[in-house]
Amino acid sequence: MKTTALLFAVFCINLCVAQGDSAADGGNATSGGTVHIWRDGLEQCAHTVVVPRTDPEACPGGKGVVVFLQDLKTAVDDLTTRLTRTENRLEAIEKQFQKDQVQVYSSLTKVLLQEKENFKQIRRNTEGIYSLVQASAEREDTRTSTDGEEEQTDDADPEGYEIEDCSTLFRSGTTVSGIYSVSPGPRQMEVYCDMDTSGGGWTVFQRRQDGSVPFNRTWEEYRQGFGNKDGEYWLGNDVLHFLTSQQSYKLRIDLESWQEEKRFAEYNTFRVGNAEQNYRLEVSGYQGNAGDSMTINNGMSFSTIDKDNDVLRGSCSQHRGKGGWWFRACGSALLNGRYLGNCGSSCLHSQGVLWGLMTQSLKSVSMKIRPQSQ
Ligand SMILES: [Ca+2]
Repeated sequence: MKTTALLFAVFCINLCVAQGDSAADGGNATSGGTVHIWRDGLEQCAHTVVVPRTDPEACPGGKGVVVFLQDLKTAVDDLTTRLTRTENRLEAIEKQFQKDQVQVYSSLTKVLLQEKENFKQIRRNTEGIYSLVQASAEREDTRTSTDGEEEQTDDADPEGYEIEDCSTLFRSGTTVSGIYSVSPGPRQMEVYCDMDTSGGGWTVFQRRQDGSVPFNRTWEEYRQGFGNKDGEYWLGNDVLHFLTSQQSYKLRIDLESWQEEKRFAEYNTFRVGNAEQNYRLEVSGYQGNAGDSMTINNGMSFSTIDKDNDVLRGSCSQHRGKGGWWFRACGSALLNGRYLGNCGSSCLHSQGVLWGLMTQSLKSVSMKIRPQSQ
C-alpha cells in the first residue's frame, strides 16, 4: 500500500528526469525540488531517487518522465506481485503451520490419551495383582494359623516346641498307649509310647513279648533298629543316642516271668553315647524290685555278634544267644537274648532273655525312657 501511494504522488506532481551518461559515472546529484533518475546505458534503472520538483525550467521535455513512470510502475507491479506471492506464501505457511499445529496437537493428544489409557490399564493390572497377592497372603495366614492349631494338637506340646519323645505327647494330653510319631533332633520316627506305666510318658526302645522277632543281629542292625513298633523291636542305637542327648533321661525296665511275676528296675540316669563311642552306656541310680543288673555295665560300649567290645577274651554276645548288649563280663542281665519261651528247666537259660534275680528266660520285657523332669 505504501508503494501504491507513492506512485499516485508521482503522477500528481510535475516531475523531470535527470539522466546520467553511464552506469560508470554514477549520475548526478539531485537539484533541489527536482526528481532525478539515475540510469545506466541500457535504459535500466540502477538507482532511483524521487524528489519533488520546485523549478519547472530545469526539467525540459516529457520523455524522461514516461520512462520513469514505466519503470516505476514495473517495479511497483513486480513488488506487488512479489508481495502477493510472499503474502500467499506466508498465508500458505500460516495455514500449513495451523494445519501442522492441529495435526501435531492432534497427534500429541492422541498419544497422550493412549498413554493415559495405558497407565490406567497398568494401574488396573497392578491393583488386580495386588488384590491377588493380598488374597493369597490372607489365605496363607489362615492356613498357617490352621496348621499352627493342628500342630498344637498333634505335633507339638502346649509350649509349642517339637515332639522330642512320648513324654512331650503325654504332657500335651495324649494319654493312650500306642504308636506315635516323634522327632528327636533332625529325625522323625514312629515309636511305641507307654502312657500307662508309672505315670506314663515312656518312650519304649526295646520290647520282647512273643519271640516273633529274632534279636541275634549284627552291629549295623542294632545301629539302625529292627522289628515292629506294635510288637517286638529295638529302636536303634543311633536314635537312642539322639533321644538321650536331648536332656537328662531315666530308664525303666519292666519284666514279667512265665509265672506272671512282674518286677521293674528304674535308673535315674540313662544315656547312650554316639557311634564313635560305640554307643557307650551311662546308667546309674537304681531303684525297683527286680534287683540291679545294669549298673555293673555302666561305662561299657555296646557289643554285637560281629563286634566284641566286652572285657572278656571271648565274646559275650556269642555265648549269650548272639544278642547285642552293653556287656562287661557277660553278667547276669541280657534282655536281647534268645526268646526261649516257657521251656522250664529244659532251656539253656544263659542264652535266653535274662535278668539277674529272675532265674528263667522271661516272658516279656520292655525298656523305656522318660525325662528326669517328668
Ligand atoms: Ca571280648
